[in-house]
Formats: sequence, structure tokens, C-alpha cells
Amino acid sequence: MTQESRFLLACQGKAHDTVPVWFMRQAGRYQESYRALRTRYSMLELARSPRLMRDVTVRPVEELGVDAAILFSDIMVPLTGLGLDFDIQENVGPVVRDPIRTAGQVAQIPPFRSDLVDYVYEGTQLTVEALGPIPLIGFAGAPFTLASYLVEGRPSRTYRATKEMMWNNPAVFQGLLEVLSDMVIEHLRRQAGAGAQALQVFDSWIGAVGQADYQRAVLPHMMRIFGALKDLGIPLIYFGVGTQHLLSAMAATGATVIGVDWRTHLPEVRHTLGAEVVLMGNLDPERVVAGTAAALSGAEEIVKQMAGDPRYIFNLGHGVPKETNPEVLRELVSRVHEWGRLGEGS
Ligand code: 1CP
Repeated sequence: MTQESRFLLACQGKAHDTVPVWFMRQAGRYQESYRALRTRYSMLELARSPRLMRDVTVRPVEELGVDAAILFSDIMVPLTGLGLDFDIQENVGPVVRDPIRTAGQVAQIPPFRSDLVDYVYEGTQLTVEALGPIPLIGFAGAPFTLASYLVEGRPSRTYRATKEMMWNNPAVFQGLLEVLSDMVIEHLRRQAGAGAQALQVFDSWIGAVGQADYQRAVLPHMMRIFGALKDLGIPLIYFGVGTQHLLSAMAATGATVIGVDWRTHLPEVRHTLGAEVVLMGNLDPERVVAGTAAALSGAEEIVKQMAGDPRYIFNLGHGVPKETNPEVLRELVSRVHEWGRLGEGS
């Protein structure tokens, strides 16, 4: 009998041996193996090759001993299936050739053609085969976070053009979130069809939106997305940064797991959201850059507060920074497993 994954058991609130751990951006620049590959291939070349995708996805599992893998891709990748042109620029991030600002541009976006990104699903299948008992998390960007890149044209910290569209052209903004939501649903369903055992929706920049605007302009789309994935019967993770004011609404979307950043106190989030929802987080990513002592002291505090909670998964509060020493992450994984065992009931 194969050992059941502690990550999947925690997602279901079922008994498991210790606190599961994985890291957002566990594949990336902090790894020597990734930097070596990037001298030969661009980020998008890696993400468009099923075999390279598989190799990059599997490596952190081998190197760190984490309990889940996340598909190596990017939230921008499926936009190809909407006929939208973008690039991932060195030290910048996603850049969109023709930022979307008008009703005409939104009306011209064709329905999502998942066959144009079949390499994602082929890579998913290859990766699941290679991972064996370790589950694979498929993912997509959430409509607001995707819209922020499409409307701004590049990474932004104010989201000014996106918010202007939300307030000044609500019908256009709603139309855009609608086509993006359709894409997200289909893209995630195809990853599940190819074997992904859990799905995560990254709404990284949603924390910039106020509570009332979230309820009015974004929440209906998120409810539609999670509602449309429910019949898959696999864990659905919803993550954002700076979301303290949105957590109750996020938990009402139908997501099984809520990922929270380092600003929140997890026992307080548990108290607010109740016992049913699975919580994931939330070590300050800067702690792993600061070194082993800072990482372990922060993690020990979190794990000792949450161990014994059957619906808890350890992660950082956001992605692994590229300046991280992999040795710190390796040590972190083994200590979280050790502390998590102490707290588990039975
Ligand atoms: O090689 C490179 O150039 C490295 C940069 C890089 C990497 C490693 C980008 C450009 N994307 C990725 C891979 C990636 N992106 C993964 C798989 C790796 C893993 O997690 O193990 C995932 C899940 C993403 C998702 C993603 N892309 C998000 C959501 C997660 C998050 O970090 O908030 C976002 C916001 C993006 C956009 C993006 N792509 C790349 C960068 C540098 C950014 C952020 C730009 C910004 O600051 O706005």
C-alpha cells in the first residue's frame, strides 16, 4: 500500500503524521540547478517544454524534501490561448505588448483555446508520472492579478490603470474578468485532467483592493471559478498577499485552502474563519534570506502554534526570494516536520 500524502490528508482535514510543507516559488533562481538551465533557456522556453518543465518541477522535491510540487509555469503562460502577446523580461517580470485599456480590445479577445497551450498539460502528465507519491499542484493566476498585468502592461505597485478601469469603465472591467475567469476554469480543469492532485489560484495582488470593491467587482468571479471546479473533488487553494481585510470573503468563495501572508497571525485567522477551512502559510520570506536562525525561530513559533490543527500546511507567506540559500530551506523542511510531529494528536 502506498503511503498517503500528508499534504493531501491535511487538505482534507484527515489525520496525518506531521505538518506538511512546500514553498511557493520552490523552483527558481535561488537554485544552482535552475540558474544553470537558465543560461541555456529563457524562462518561457522552460515553461513551453513539457520535459524541461517536468525536470524543473521535480528538482526542489529532491533537493528539499518538500511534501508537494508546484508545476513550473507562470500565471501569464495560458494568455497565449487568448491570443495575447507577452514576454517575461529579466529582472522585470511579465510585460504585455499592447496593454488592454478599451472596450474594443476586451471585445476582441477570442474564447480561450487550451489546445494552444497543450504543452502545459503534457508537462503536467509527465511531471505526475515522475513525482510518484508526491502530489502535484496545478495553478492559474486569478482574474484580478492577471488583469493587473494586462491593463498596466507590466508589474505595478499602484494598479492605477487597473483601478481606473474598475471604477470608470466597470462594464469593460467586468468583461475582462469574465473572459479571464473562463480561461482560468478551463486551464485548471485541463491540469486536473492531466493528473494534478490539487489546484492553486494565485491572486497575489488582490490585497491592493478594498473590501467593498472586492465584494462588488471581484468576489462574484472567484465564486464562479471555485464553484466550477468543485466537482473535481480535489483541494482548491486560494492565495493572496496583504489580504487580512479580505480573508472572510476569500473563505466564502468555496476554496478549500486559504493561503495567507506573513502579516497575519495564524491562530487569529483560524479563530476568524472557523475550524473547517484549511490554512496555509506564513513565514516571512525575508526570514529565509536572513539566515537559518531567523528562519527557524520564526517557523518554530508558527508550527508550535498550529501543530495539532489537522487543517494546516506550512509555507512561506509568499514566494522564495532569489537570494535564499537552499541550505536554509532544507533545514527548515526537516525542522518543520520534526516540530509538527510533536503537536499532532493521537
Ligand atoms: O527565470 C526567471 O526569469 C525567473 C522568474 C520567474 C519564475 C521562476 C517568473 C517571472 N516566473 C517564474 C515561475 C513561476 N511563476 C512559478 C513556478 C515556480 C514555483 O513556484 O516553483 C509560479 C507558481 C509563478 C506564478 C506567478 N508569476 C505569480 C504568482 C505567484 C507570486 O509569486 O505571487 C506571479 C505574480 C507571476 C508573475 C511573474 N512572473 C515572473 C515574475 C518575476 C513575476 C512577478 C512580477 C511582479 O513583481 O509583478
